[in-house]
Amino acid sequence: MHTLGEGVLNWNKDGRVLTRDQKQCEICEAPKSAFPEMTIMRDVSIAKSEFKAGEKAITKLQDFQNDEVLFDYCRYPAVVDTIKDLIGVPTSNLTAMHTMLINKPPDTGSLTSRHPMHQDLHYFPFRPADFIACAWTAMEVINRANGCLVVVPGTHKGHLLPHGYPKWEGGVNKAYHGIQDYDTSTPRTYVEMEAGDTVFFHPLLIHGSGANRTAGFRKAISCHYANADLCKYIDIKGTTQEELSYEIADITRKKMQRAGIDADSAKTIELDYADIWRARARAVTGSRANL
Ligand SMILES: O=C(O)CCC(=O)C(=O)O
Repeated sequence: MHTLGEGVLNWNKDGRVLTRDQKQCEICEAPKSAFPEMTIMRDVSIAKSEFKAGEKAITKLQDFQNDEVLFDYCRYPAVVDTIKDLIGVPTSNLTAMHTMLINKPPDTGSLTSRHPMHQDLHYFPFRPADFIACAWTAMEVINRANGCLVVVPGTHKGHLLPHGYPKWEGGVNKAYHGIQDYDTSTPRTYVEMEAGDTVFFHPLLIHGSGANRTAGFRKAISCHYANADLCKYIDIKGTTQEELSYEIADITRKKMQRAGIDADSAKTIELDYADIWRARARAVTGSRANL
């Protein structure tokens, strides 16, 4: 675990310092069209309630790579140096492949704020897994009460397991896949963190997070990095990832509509899964090399 300095939680834009709260309001209240390439995800049970929009309903902002303020997190030197230690060398080309600001609003009682146990590699069409790593930073105190990360140590040495939607009575958020037939009695470690603490983990590590049983939000920011000199896109057709790739393609078509492409044309566009990831990747150090 690494603790970042205070500065990373302030958003420095055009020479002025935006407080974290101002930045959050800007995103939550802006019309979708202001951020066409970001995916703004809403909690499935809250979206049906009185809080249809805004911070109370949003669970995730994905793909913030083109937002210079948020992307500063991915470039933060203490994070980048640690990632280079884990998956590269000082001269490696590092690419940010997946960026997320995760907001866990108070649970409605349906337990939809949980994140099922999964392996991040399930989502990625690039390999080798040993040259991909996630940095996940707590933006406030994160504990068992507000839904901290839970991990199963040692599982990064295993294989990618088949995933699907868990059969949860209260519903499951879009694209929150979990390991199929997961044995919930498997011992887990609760990762309680202070604001600014950062965990780094392997894409095969089995992890998830609990429900937010408090009245406050639980925010974290994360970036998945790949060593762009050593990682390459793979064809996921015929693998356990193929079905998910169609679901992600549908989410991408919705984004295209937000960017101005009409629904009928978006439906007919063939999307290659690797291309979807090429579009969200951004170099952090050096060039994109293979990615
Ligand atoms: O922040 C969390 O609760 C877990 C997020 C996560 O594991 C993911 O989005 O893959």
